[in-house]
Amino acid sequence: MLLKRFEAKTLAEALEHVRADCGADALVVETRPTRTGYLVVAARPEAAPIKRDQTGTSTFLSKWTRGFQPLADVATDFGMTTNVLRAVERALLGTKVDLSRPGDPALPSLSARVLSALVRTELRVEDRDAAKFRTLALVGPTGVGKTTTLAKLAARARSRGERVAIITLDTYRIAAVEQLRAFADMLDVPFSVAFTPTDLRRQMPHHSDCARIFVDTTGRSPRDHEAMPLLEGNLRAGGCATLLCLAAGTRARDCKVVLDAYEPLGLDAVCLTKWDETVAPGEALATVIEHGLPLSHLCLGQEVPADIVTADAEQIASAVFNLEVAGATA
Ligand SMILES: Nc1nc2c(ncn2[C@@H]2O[C@H](COP(=O)(O)OP(=O)(O)O)[C@@H](O)[C@H]2O)c(=O)[nH]1
Ligand SMILES: [Mg+2]
Repeated sequence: MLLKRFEAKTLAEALEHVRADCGADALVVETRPTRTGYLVVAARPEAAPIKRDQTGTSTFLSKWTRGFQPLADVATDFGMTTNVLRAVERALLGTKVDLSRPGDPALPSLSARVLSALVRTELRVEDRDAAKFRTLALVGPTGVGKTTTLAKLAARARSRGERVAIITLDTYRIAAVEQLRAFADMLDVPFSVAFTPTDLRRQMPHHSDCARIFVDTTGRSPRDHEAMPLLEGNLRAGGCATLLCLAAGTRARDCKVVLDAYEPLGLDAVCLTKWDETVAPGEALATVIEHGLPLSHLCLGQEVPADIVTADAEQIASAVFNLEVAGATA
């Protein structure tokens, strides 16, 4: 079989190169994240041995191999996209697992392992020694849970004994300022409002003794093209790392619009919020995977600070295939 390697920044891009070079029916035999993006190993369909069943029909004509079909059904019900599932199935073709019929006992856990390798995580967001995340801005569309997530992260930092400060750039609604001020008072941490990038820059030295500075931002529609450069200017002035909050129930097409709009800010991690409010978080999850962005947290409810967990690729992948995992929190 003539194998070709395709490397790109995101899985979606790599699969696009595969399709352009080997056609829509390309056989993807391996998919894995690399230091700079994703590597996909693929073959042209004519180079692959075409298996035929008793009726003489190519097994590649059906959407999934018979072995993978039950798992694909479960994952599709979870919202996982065909693109990502296809990559998982093709990667399994390179293993000893039997995909020709359902029932191979190794298949569910191996599928989860392959998928977990595609889920990038960023666990330094709460690492005290990660200077990059000392000043963290939460960005995202309106009402996705930015302020609530900020409060959860600030409370967790406080409970680890870190000195914390909160600054808000969200002066769009007075209620938003008051909401965050109430959280800051509850946590007994300094709180201030910045109206301009200069304001924000000026306030930073006041918090030089803080291990963490959380910056709240105004929610903007991803279609509000004028707002993005303003936000970018603010984040740059504050030297902020950027955490995108995205509601887990958002449909794949809408997620793509959000990620495309916010990616120019240089997203450092994504937090999938409102995981508890959807039965199909897979569409949002798959879009994040396809964009090659790392996940930092999942938010599982409104309660501060309880309803947040750090992203665990294995647990997430097991949830997609509805497998039990010991000690699962996601
Ligand atoms: N069910 C659920 N509700 C959430 C979650 N995160 C935030 N919320 C709620 O969503 C609403 C909007 O949250 P807020 O933090 O103000 O969103 P923002 O506009 O992005 O800052 C509030 O009622 C929150 O309590 C979550 O993970 N699950
Ligand atoms: Mg808010």
